[in-house]
Amino acid sequence: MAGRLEKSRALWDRANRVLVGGVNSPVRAFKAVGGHPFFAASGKGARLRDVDGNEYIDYVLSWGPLILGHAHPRVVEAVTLALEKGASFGVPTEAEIALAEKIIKLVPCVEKVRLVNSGTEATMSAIRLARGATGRDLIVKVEGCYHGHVDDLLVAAGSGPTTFGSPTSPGIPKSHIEQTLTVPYNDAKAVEAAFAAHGGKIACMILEPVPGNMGLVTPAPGYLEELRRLTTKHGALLIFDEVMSGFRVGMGGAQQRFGVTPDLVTLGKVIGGGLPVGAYGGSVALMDLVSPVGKIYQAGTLSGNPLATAAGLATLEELEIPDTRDRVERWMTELGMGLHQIAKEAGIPVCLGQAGAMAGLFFRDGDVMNYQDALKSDTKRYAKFFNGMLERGVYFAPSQFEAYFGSTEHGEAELDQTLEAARDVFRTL
Ligand code: KE4
Repeated sequence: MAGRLEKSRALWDRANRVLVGGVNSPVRAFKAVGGHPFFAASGKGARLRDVDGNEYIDYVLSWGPLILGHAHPRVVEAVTLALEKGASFGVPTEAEIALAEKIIKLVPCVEKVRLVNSGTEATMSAIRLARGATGRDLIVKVEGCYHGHVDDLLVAAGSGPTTFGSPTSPGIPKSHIEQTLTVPYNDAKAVEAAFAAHGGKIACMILEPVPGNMGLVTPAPGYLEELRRLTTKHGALLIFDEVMSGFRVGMGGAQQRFGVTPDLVTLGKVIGGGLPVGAYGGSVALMDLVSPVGKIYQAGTLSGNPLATAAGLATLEELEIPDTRDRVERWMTELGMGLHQIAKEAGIPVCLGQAGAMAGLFFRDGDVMNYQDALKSDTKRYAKFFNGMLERGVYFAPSQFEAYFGSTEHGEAELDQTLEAARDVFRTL
């Protein structure tokens, strides 16, 4: 059971005097679930410890990156060794080649890569590349997908923008918003209509193939294939934002699992193993349009830096050990089945989704196929679930519009403790 939070409370008061909302990323503020966040002191494996000594089983895992759990020995050793040689050089290093080679080996659509520092940079760069490659300006985006805080993509955005009630952010020029056409997820006819109306002006369609930022939603049979057909037919690029789904939905991401190959992919999270890394990649012909080979400019002081590439490489090499990612998926399935049974026994309607090593839990009766369905979830009940579980030492995402994640370090003990806590909590919902 989580004990007192007095040290976190004191840090929260101090943080709010100097950091906007006390945080450096809004979703960490626990605004949607009430109270204030605990402050982390350390993490090990599947568990986090806060500054008051309370311990939590962690299903947020830094919002996805930590598929090996906290402070995995292989990652700690790799980053320590890299740091002893220097943190950054501003000239190429072998490690960034090795990480790029690993991504090319694992992700079907990638022949060439550019490493950046975040998922936001990756998606911002990918849409610039699509516009430069096609000479077109319009973008098709799926409502409820979140692609980082890129101006043109903070339109009908999931994750924090939805959680805090501003899916389209103030501060985005009207001219930008007008260039972003939004369509519902799982609705290929809406995409067809967008192309019928604007076909020759659409540079790309970008989406999370398996959205994890409206809660978790999975593609209807044939949906992704239809997007591939429509974008090809109209000469637009198909961009899969796999910052979250990459290496979780499958070792080659959703594109490998569902057998649909996009023109470009954006990556992040897992490829940094907890350090700041993003990437975008695609065919040589497309990627060579980017500077310094081509004219489409994109740059970054710390892109591909030795510490982040060391952490990312160690993570992917560990994940490549046969059955490692699959084991996390099987564990997540067991957890989902347990939660489903508990909710059923408690008579609480839930919609549980899973895609590989990521999953979602909606408090809603019936399926969730898109953003409008997700918005009908009972966010108050989710907040009660979240706080009840937190009091019992189990940390789920502090918003209904997020996914939850497992790691190689989540085992029997974590499964038993989580389901025991859930049995208690579902009785109170
Ligand atoms: P970052 O710029 O936060 O590294 O990545 C942006 C991004 C892009 N694409 C997808 C599919 C993403 O899920 C994200 C970031 N995800 C959120 C969690 N929903 C990060 C957590 C946060 O905003 O603090």
